[in-house]
Amino acid sequence: MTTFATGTALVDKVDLQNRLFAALSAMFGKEVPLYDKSLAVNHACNRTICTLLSRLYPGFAMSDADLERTSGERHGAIRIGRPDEYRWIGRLFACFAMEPHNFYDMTCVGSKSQPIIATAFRSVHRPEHRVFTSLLMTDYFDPTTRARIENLLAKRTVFSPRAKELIERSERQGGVAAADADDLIRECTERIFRWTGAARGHALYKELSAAGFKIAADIACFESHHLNHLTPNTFSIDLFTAAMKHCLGEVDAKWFATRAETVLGRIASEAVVDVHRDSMKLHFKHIALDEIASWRRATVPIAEIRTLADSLTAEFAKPEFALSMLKHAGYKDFTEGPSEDTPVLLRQDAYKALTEAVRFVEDDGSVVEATHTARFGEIEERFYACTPKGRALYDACLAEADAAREKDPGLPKRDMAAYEALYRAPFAPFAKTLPGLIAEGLVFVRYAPTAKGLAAKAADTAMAVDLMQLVELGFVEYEGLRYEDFLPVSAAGIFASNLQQYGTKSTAAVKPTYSQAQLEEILGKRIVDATAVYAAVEAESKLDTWTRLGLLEQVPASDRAALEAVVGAVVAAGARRSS
Ligand code: OOG
Ligand code: NI
Repeated sequence: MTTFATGTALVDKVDLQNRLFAALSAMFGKEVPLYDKSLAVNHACNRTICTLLSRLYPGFAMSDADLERTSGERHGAIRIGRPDEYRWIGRLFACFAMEPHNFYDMTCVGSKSQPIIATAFRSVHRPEHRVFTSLLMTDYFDPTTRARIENLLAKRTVFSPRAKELIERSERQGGVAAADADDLIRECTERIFRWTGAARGHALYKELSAAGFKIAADIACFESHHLNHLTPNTFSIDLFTAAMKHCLGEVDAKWFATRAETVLGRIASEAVVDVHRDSMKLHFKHIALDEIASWRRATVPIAEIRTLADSLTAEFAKPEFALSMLKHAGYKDFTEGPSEDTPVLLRQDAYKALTEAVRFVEDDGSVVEATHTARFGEIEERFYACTPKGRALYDACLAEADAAREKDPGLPKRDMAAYEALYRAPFAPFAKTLPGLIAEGLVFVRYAPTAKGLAAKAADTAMAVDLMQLVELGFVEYEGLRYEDFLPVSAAGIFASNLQQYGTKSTAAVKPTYSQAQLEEILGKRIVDATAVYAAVEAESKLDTWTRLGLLEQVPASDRAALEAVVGAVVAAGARRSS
């Protein structure tokens, strides 16, 4: 806690953010029982991965509290109707140290286009949570439809006077007072992000849905910015996905046990050992890098892998994992993102959107009982943030892999091994290990001198500036930066699949074009360029490492100037370190 001049104790914004997401998860768990159950499935899978890692790397251990916290990192998605609401949302998230990152224009993603522009709110550095926040662009529609949507939206009040008062006070004080924290979180869980099932404008709802604008119906006809999904973090999306398909009754225990053995076997295989040492740094932020580096690796025999797979299978035979008893619409057939062996960006999957009861109450008091299908259950595994070069390679590989899958969409269900091989092939040009990805300039990295390096400097040991050489000598340690953002193509696919509807063309006389500046104007603040921040973190870590090892003078002046410019660009844009 910090203390405000008048003596008011202010809550740390990141602590408040963690409290908010825990509260949102509890809220969503009550609203959607299948989500709550999926958290238990994720916990069991993550625990199994940790058991395997502790066998592979004696010394690695994960307490229940750390497991809970690490599995509890989440992203959410909300969809906003009015610019003034959007501005309030931006001000609300700022109370939790979450700033807008990147501009997503979903109106121009080809056949999957939606009448949406968006940004993602998150902390600038080492964020744990993020929220994809869409704004419905009503000028995408013909004037009559536009007016009807706007009229309906004009009638709602999402932010109560109390919520506004709390936000304004936080802005004045530079943070939320301890006494106000519970109230602000309550405004979020009991009003702003809550699902009520109460709707309005049934005629418009039906017309928008029939015309392919389910997204507009999902926004305009409801009374809050209800969470569309809340996505937890898995240590192995392949294990989790297989487990969910099994618990939902799509595959039997034998299929699951075999698949679990394959997935766990990949982690344990000699060939990928360094991949997992490096990926522990991605997942487990609470463990120091030198500690991870110090563990020796043991061999885990196949019989032990089989035992792990079997005991997880036995766990899922317990009645509390009989998810098939809950109402559901099945699981997606394939995972979005890179192939299973390419550790970049994100891999995401989901159970499909549930059909939920809604009640339309019209202005004349008449009531229509109906259903709405929009909220679904996503999961994600996070990997390294790509440089622009890495991103371009990813986009090219993805296009090829998608095309290969589309030739035989039934393959993932029919023959998982054949499908994985098919999807892996287009990603062959991508390096599969962190050192390989770094050598080719495909991902962002953070470097730091080690105690051994600093001791060598103190002893005047001669060193060259080559960072990977310094790593080899044990003088420098490094970690790949985790990707903390969204992927427009995956997001478009997510909109399309959970709405069971592909994008729709604008019905305005001329299709409008949208810009980041326009969304910044609505928000009243600048949107952070996430790539520039990743680049600045890497550049700053290089300069800092060389400085602390006394090597900066040896770095060519032009290289130094280039790195300083990368750091300077972010500082100039105002995205300073928040921690
Ligand atoms: C947002 C879709 C984006 C993701 O993971 O890419 C998203 C939405 O459905 O509102 O959450
Ligand atoms: Ni999502």
